[in-house]
Amino acid sequence: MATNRTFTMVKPDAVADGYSGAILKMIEEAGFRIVALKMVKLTKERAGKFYAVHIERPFYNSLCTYMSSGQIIAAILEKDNAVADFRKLIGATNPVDAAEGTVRKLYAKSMESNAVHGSDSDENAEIEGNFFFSALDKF
Ligand code: 3AN
Repeated sequence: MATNRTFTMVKPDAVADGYSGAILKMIEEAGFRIVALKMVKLTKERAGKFYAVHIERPFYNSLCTYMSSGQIIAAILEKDNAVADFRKLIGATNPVDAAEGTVRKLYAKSMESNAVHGSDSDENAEIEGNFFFSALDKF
């Protein structure tokens, strides 16, 4: 089951700019089923825990400030080959490098404000989904 799931967030810039519906539509039209979904506003501390893997990076503090600056939409998605297919759908981290037609090419503003998150492995998809959702939320 876990190998067919990934985790995403529509980030604060995209939610604030009114792109949530368009992004979720792209996700569904690409064949992902939304298994769990919620809108939340992270505290800076919670954002820091989510991105703890980046704690040593120079952009960590700024990233945590940004990710707690407004509401986000967190979701668990299901599809065959979910992690890889979703990363293809969202495009490169830096929107300048993102392929035409990808979510980040269409909606990201910068390397930091890059519209969406997508898990980078099955293991992290499971960890990140559990960060936001309890077992009872997932069905
Ligand atoms: P991705 O989200 O494409 O997997 P990661 O995991 O390397 O990228 O980075 C996590 C988040 O940190 C990115 N989504 C982006 O918001 C931010 N980020 C990554 N690299 C930079 C950078 N060089 N400068 C500013 N923010 C960055």
